[in-house]
Amino acid sequence: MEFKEGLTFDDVLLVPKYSDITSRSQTDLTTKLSRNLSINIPFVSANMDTVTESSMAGAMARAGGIGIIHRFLTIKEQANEVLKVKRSGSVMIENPYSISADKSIEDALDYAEDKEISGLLVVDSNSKLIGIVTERDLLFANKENKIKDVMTKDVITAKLGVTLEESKEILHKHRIEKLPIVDDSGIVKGLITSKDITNNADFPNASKDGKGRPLVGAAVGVKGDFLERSESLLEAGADVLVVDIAHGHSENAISTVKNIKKAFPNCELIAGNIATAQGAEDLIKAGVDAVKVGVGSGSICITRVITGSGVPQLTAVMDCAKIGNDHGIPIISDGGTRTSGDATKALASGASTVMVGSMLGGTDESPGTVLTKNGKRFKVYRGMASLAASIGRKSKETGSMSLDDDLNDYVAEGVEAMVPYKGTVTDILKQLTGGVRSGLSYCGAHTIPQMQENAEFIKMSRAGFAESQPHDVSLM
Ligand code: RVP
Repeated sequence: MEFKEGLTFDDVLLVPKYSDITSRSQTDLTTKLSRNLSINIPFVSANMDTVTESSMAGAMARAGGIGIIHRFLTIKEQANEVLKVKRSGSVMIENPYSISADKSIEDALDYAEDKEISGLLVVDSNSKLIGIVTERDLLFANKENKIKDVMTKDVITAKLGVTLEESKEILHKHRIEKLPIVDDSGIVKGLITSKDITNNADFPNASKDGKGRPLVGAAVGVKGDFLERSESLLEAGADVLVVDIAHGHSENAISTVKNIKKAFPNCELIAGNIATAQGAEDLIKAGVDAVKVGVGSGSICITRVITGSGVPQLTAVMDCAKIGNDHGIPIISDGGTRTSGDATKALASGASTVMVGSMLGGTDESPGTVLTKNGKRFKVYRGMASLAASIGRKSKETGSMSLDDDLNDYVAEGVEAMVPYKGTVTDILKQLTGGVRSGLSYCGAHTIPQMQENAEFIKMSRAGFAESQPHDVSLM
């Protein structure tokens, strides 16, 4: 039997090349996420229940990347998370949420909380605008009162076709935050909010769809409801679906890909995870638009410990990227990225994007609360194949929190962990993208494809690795 050598990020360095770059701004991080979808920075937030729901996905898209909403939610909840992203950040929200004047204030509060919005348009049975209620109208009001008792009736509106500049002027002149857009009969056609206008100005690099809405993806499994789930997610506006299975080089994954592509031929579809050239080839033949690579590489993953299987991440990406290149299908390096240096190595070895979990867990935008332990702040970050995540998923499926006996039979391939609280995703991504831009420069490249062409890896010894870390100093 022959042994193949498997290398990962800490085994290699990129050899510095001549560079004509004088400023990081001369580098371009635009890259392909999948066959027909490009993003502006090469980062994707992992479809994990402690990483990506709408808040993370919105922040990722604003920064130029994309987030994949995890699938341990009911179909309705997951589609709602997609909708929330789609409704944030576009200049005009189409089909804004509305309520009828006869509903109670309690109904409005529940609705606004469910949709995570701060106000509702009030319409009659023909969708004609008759008022608006905002947080201020609802706060401290008697919950049994009707909407018509508290709504503002004289609503400032604009006509369809109003420009961004005109909207800003109207919002400013009337000191309002929401501007409903109506047609000649007063029927609601959209909503422009000051928050969305500000977001647009603050995030010029945002990844957007053809309608100017943030890009977002969502994960589906390989069993049970995956076709129904795919349909709801696509209807909600998901730009890309991810078939998510630990062992993606399997009949289960391949038939799921074929079934989704058959039912929704225009759906942009990623599948994974795999770790070999043959795995990539088989998924590509099944019809995927990108392949997600990484078996056992994740920080919370114990697949290699429990099953003995996996491929060190750099070798896995290199092997799969050769096949991806032959077919024009992008590769996503998933798992094991701890630094911008790791991300640069993953991209240089052939990945078009990098999916990250632990680096984004522990931020304001990741689901979960901040915990304090020994005076330090943390957030939970756990594997999707951990016992805790599995209990969470089961409770969604059965609608109860009871722990079935068969959980004792569950063989976890992930661990529950904590990561330090890190502040906002925007700050993390600034460091990550800044590091990758410098990495491009060290490779004498202006773009990611150029870096892939120029890249020369050198294998290092343990001494070389030690020399690469801060050494012989006391860190402050
Ligand atoms: P990391 O960025 O190193 O934290 O890795 C994140 C990746 O780990 C995910 O995108 C996924 O591929 C993998 N993962 C998630 N859960 C588990 C598990 O329970 N084994 N693994």
